[in-house]
Amino acid sequence: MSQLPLSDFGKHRAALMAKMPTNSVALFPAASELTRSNDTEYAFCQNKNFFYLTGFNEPDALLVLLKGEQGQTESILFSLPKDALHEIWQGRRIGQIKAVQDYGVDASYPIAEIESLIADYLEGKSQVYFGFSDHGFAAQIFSWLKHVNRNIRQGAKTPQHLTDVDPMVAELRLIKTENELALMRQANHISGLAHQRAMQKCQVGKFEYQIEAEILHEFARHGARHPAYASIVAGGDNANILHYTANSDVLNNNELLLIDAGAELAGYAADITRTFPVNGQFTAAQKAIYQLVLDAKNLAIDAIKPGMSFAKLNVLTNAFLTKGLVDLGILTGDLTELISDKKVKEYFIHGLGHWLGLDVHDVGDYHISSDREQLRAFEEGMVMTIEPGIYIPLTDLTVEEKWRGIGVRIEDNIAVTETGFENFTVNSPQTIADIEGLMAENAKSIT
Ligand SMILES: [Mn+2]
Repeated sequence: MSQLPLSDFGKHRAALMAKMPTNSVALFPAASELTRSNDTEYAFCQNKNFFYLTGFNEPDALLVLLKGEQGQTESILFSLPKDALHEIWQGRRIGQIKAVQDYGVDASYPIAEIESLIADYLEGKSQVYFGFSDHGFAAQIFSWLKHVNRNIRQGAKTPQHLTDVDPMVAELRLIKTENELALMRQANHISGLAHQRAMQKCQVGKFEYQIEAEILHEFARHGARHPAYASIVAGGDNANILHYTANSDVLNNNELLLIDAGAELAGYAADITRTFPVNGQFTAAQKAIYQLVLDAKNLAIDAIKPGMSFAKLNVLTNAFLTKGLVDLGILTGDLTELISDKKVKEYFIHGLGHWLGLDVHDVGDYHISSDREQLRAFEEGMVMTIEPGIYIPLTDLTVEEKWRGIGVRIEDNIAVTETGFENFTVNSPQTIADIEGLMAENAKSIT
């Protein structure tokens, strides 16, 4: 599957409208083109809530969902009109006829007509839903409500309840359908091929950006033209900068290379990290840290099933990593105390994982408690990353020299199934033997 059937987006709309109370309206703006500089734009990225409810990938559009007094529903898409001259310069537009035919909305109008129709949609409704996180759109809603207010002496009734729609859509997005899971499995497959290619093309003396190019090449040639986020290609101590995206340094002998890169396929993200030796052979110190992180990752993943939570997985992984670091002499002291003091967080400095979907850090409540534990119980259809890491910067003089400059993260993407889990990240080598085996030919090849 390379994209969701358009009928699926209609199902998403129906699910949302089923949650809306009678006599309400919900409004979802599309994204606009963003200027990169002067007259060039960034690659267009659709607003993900709008995309989830439409599958419509053009800028400057608006989705209106109406639920009437009797519970009858209507979906209306406002979008850019067909325009021969514009389309010659900027590309094809879907237009209003195809919006109804192909995208399954009940009606479609040119975007400019929203100004004359919006008052009819708002007037007399008891509740208006829109995303509070988009301040520009919130201002637009208030301006439209003012239009309705103007007619109040003619008997117009202004909506009294404004509700943030983001959490409602987030809850729907959090549970993936079979088709969404299939698409995410495919995004992972493509990303896994890219990580394989990175390992195969890696050589001492190459630059980080050259490996990044190999990854983007592999994504694009399988139909995923864009990464889901800026790829991190971090050699040696750069791995200890969590969001290192400069990707500008040379790759040195006896150093590790950490790559955090995932493709976006038809809107859906993969988010995979692999760490491997630049020259194809782990040193003894690298091996020790790598195996510890790998075992921690597998321990966490094997425990995933409905009812499990990030909070419980954290207890497992933190204890395991703490013991591992004590065994290696990196942490010293009483194991029980080290665990209760969460000393491992000096080296495992980020969270264990996050929801994954249309966004790489996907929406969905984590039920975070006052002590910042993520208590939400996993359910079938949720997709998450599991990504333990150990980071020992060159500047850490509290540990033996052999550990310094080692940064390891390993990240897989996991779906919760009815009885357990499915690991989508199956084709990116991860055992020491598999990585060294795949890379054994690299030094000999000249590219
Ligand atoms: Mn991640």
